[in-house]
Amino acid sequence: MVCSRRLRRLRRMLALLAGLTVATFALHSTLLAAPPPLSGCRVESPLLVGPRPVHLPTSPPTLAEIGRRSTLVSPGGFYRPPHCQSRHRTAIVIPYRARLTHLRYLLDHLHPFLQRQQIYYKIYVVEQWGDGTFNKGILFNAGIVEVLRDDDWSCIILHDVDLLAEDDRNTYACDNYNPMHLAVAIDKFDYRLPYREYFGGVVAMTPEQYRKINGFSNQYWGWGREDDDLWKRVGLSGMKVVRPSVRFARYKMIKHERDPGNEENPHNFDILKRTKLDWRSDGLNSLSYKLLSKEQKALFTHLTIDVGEKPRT
Ligand code: UD2
Ligand code: MN
Repeated sequence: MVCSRRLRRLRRMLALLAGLTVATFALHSTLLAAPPPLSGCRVESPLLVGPRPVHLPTSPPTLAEIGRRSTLVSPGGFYRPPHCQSRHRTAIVIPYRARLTHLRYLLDHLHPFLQRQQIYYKIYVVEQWGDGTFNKGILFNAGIVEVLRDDDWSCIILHDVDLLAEDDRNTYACDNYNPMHLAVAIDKFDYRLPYREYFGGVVAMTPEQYRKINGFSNQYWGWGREDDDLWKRVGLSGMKVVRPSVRFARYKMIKHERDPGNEENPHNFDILKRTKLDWRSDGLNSLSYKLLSKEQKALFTHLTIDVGEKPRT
């Protein structure tokens, strides 16, 4: 009798052990299972604050101070909304040389601005190496070739370092069909377009649109006209420039003088006359540059580019 009682107790213990093992396994696999996919972010972010005129402090915060405030930004200046699947994957590309003060103002302003828009984004600073004549077109072409190797961006924002958006309803995303001019109303021009074909400051293009216009011309050394050439390329490739409402697309430009190495180049007017003839062979498909370095800084990805020398004319 004692033996069958022991047998029954043993059976009960084995059944309990088997039950516990199954329960532990089930719990374990639930905990390890991938988190449920995030739902899509709302079309209009609930975090927007609308018009907010920019008043700059006499000197900008240091990069370290900005870093301390930007705890949600991952190395390389990357951010994705933590609670919803972003509708936009945007690369911000800034042509750059010797404008650190402006860059600090811009980063301090742009990271919170983009986070309120619930955008999946990364900020790239594309610096021209050396002190040769500045060439914004080659910088953008080279920078965008490198940026597109990084991630499948749905939108590229070509962004001057000294422009600060004054309304977060100006969404840093692209139009599916046409390049978009975002810097419509700048304080420097009394918040209206200086001329109809004006296409400077901040522009949004999909990678497909950028390839379709063969990028920027590589021929514009020094200041001026490369943005007018870009406007013409959009039309010549069968698209048109679209713009958000002038009510939202407002910017403050940080006042500055012409930079050494970026003096106005009168020859650029002659190049602009030839856009129709040259655009198909002058741009991404004739680009030559050297990527000297790519560094993941806390608040941005820093690309250093050798654009080569300005040809003797
Ligand atoms: C206008 C355009 C600008 C460009 C330029 C002609 C606006 C708002 N912007 O700006 O897009 O077409 O005319 O080339 O109309 N940069 C440096 N270091 C330099 C030189 C330039 O970082 O030494 C970068 C920087 O991002 C700057 C941008 O290039 O914002 C354009 O240069 P700019 O600010 O001197 O030109 P600006 O204000 O006349
Ligand atoms: Mn400027």
